[in-house]
Amino acid sequence: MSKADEYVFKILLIGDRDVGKTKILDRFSDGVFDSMSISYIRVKLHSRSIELDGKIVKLQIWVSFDWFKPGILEVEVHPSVIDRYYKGVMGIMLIYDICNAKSFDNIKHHIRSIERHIQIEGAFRDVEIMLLGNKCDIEDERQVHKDTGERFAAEHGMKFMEVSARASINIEEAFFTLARQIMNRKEDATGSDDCTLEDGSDELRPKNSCVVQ
Ligand SMILES: Nc1nc2c(ncn2[C@@H]2O[C@H](COP(=O)(O)OP(=O)(O)OP(=O)(O)O)[C@@H](O)[C@H]2O)c(=O)[nH]1
Ligand SMILES: [Mg+2]
Repeated sequence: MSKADEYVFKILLIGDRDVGKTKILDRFSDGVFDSMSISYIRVKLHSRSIELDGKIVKLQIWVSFDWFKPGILEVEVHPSVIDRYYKGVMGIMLIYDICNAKSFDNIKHHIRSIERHIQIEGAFRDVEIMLLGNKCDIEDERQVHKDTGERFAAEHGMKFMEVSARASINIEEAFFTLARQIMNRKEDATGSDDCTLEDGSDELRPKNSCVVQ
């Protein structure tokens, strides 16, 4: 399969500090869970290609530091970094920790931040968003019921899953579900395999070459 036959879907992982964004990314991209946590890196990016209905889809996954927290990091991050982070986004994993109720409460703030940062008119509706409750391997410390997450997701028209990066539960399923949603939306929108370029221009690339960077 040539490069032109490959789709690229840009996906962001967003959530409070310590919810497990980096571990989810590591688990999905490398199949590893390393209990050492390094959170000083501002933006981490990994790609993994998957096959969806016989098509090769490269998931380009970006994870950031929690720069949205008022008064903490927002001021330190240059706006161009945030713009670059959001540019061409097609899917977002909103992540909370099932053992940390605050991280679930903050999901609504993250949604507002996303709405604010996705500038293109109407683009928010064009981004597929999925809600993930991570760390479901530690049931004893659970603070957020599964039903609560499910209900919130349904109210916001999002898919929902509980996952564990540590125990490798539902990580593959979550990314495949989001990728499928993006693919369905893209095909519904164009009625073909064309897609809009990352720079927002109306020009369409040839069939199957949905390149976002
Ligand atoms: N039990 C359990 N612990 C997890 C899981 N995922 C992550 N952790 C732990 O949670 C802590 C935070 O994980 P990270 O992946 O660094 O969290 P993050 O969201 O990237 O945090 P920041 O980069 O600071 O925003 C680490 O101590 C991980 O080992 C999980 O599925 N289960
Ligand atoms: Mg991290």
